[in-house]
Amino acid sequence: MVRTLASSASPLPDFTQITDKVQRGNYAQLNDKDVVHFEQLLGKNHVLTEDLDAYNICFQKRIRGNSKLVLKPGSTDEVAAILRHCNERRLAVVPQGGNTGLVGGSVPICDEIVLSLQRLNKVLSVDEVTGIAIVEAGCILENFDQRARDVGLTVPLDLGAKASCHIGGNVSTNAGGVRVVRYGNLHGSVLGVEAVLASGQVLDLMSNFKKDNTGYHMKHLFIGSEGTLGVVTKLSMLCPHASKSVNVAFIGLNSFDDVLKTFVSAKRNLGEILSSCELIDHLAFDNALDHYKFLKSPITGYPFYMLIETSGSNATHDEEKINQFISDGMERGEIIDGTVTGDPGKVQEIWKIREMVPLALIEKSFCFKYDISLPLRDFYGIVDVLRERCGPLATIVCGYGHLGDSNLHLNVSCEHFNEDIYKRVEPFVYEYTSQLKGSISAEHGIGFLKKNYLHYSKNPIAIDWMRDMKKMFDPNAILNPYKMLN
Ligand code: FAD
Ligand code: 2HG
Ligand code: ZN
Repeated sequence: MVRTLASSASPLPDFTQITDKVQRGNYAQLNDKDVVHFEQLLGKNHVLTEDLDAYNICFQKRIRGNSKLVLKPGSTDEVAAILRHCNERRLAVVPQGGNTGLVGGSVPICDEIVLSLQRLNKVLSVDEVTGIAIVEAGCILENFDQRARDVGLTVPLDLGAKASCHIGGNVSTNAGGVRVVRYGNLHGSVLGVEAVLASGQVLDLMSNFKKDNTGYHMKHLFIGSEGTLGVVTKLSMLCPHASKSVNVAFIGLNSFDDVLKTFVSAKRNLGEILSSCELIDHLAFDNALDHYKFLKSPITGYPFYMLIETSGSNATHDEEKINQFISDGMERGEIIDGTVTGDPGKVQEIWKIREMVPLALIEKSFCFKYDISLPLRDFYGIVDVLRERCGPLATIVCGYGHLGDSNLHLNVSCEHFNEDIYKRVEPFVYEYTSQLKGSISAEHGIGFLKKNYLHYSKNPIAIDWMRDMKKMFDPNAILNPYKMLN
């Protein structure tokens, strides 16, 4: 499989159908009558046929589809009517949220119609007594969080793409982010979903309760199924209270062994107030600081950096705890240097460093990205192994990520897509991960880029059942074809 990124002469990547020799599925060709039908349904303003690059090209500019039509429904009924028509006509559809996905799941591969959820963007209610919010799928995560904060709550999910990604996209990818160590993943926080099936049927699985053991827990099928089983249009989410006191420690360490000891100490000594535990190695860190001159780091020059956040309700108690944790770690020689701050501006400055790490890698050059779960003791070994395997062919081989959840982001950078490196890293990374019984996709999903590797994390019987489920939900396979399942 050969993929190319835009060369410097042309800012756009090549069409993926061509570079990857994708055989178009047996779908109907879109015609003028379809377009008129959709215009009557949605109004002309919400049917786009021109300037579609932003919908056809993925965030990393790695995958490019050739859709001729983008539809922007404004209600669940409109989503249902669109899918009913597409199903009858056998027109393929890709549901799209904020298009920040990193596995090529959100863009067409051939000429699928893009169904954008952008207009379904309302927060319908936030109940400060129950903590339950009801929100439409196309609401931008940051806007949703702001609404929750207005009544003292917060969305239990935070990630670097929050200013663009949609809550429906988050649910459809089962996005993780930087607070899973505290709040768990979306399978716990999402209480209910409304999803439109390929047939146009609306499946109402909304619930306002944590406890609901009435048969199969079908909502979970839509959490992480990446638009292959239905289109999520609405959901209810349990939002915790926003913490009154937030502190961040940014520390430098000499070895990964010290990183692990510090993590254990954080769990033991910060306990209930620990809300994030992130790792950045020096190559990822240096690259971000080099690329974005506006970033300010209180410390530099260490092999590893950890960002440890606490969130609680008693500033004095929390500060005391985190300061004690740092000084104990320093006394033991595990933490070499660091800073602790509760000043909201400084907290943000430190978080900015972590958030810009992946963007610096994406913007600077071509980047092979791996998002894997590994046992903690083996968490960083693969970065060294891969660095050795790639040698001077790669410009940066670095690791960072959500240490608190055993989720490593392993990135291999090179100037342009490089077939030699590609062969050295894939399927090696997946074989290595599978041997350690890890997951080949911890939080980004499978999409298009990882569909050939699903078997490293799922056995053949499980994959067969996934296929059967897909057939049951979407017998004509119109929803997000060429993704997840081969
Ligand atoms: P899209 O990219 O538009 O779509 C993603 C998938 O979901 C596609 O398969 C699409 O078809 C499907 N989909 C979207 N909306 C719907 C819907 N309403 N119904 C059905 N299917 C739908 N991910 C993490 O998990 N953790 C992180 O920390 C993280 N950090 C990131 C940081 C940056 C800078 C970037 C660029 C990405 C990051 N991501 C992270 C990846 C990405 O942001 C998440 O996967 C996010 O959840 C995608 O949301 P989206 O709205 O952009 O979805
Ligand atoms: C993060 O944690 C994201 O920053 C992106 O999941 C990771 O791009 C990556 O490798
Ligand atoms: Zn991540």
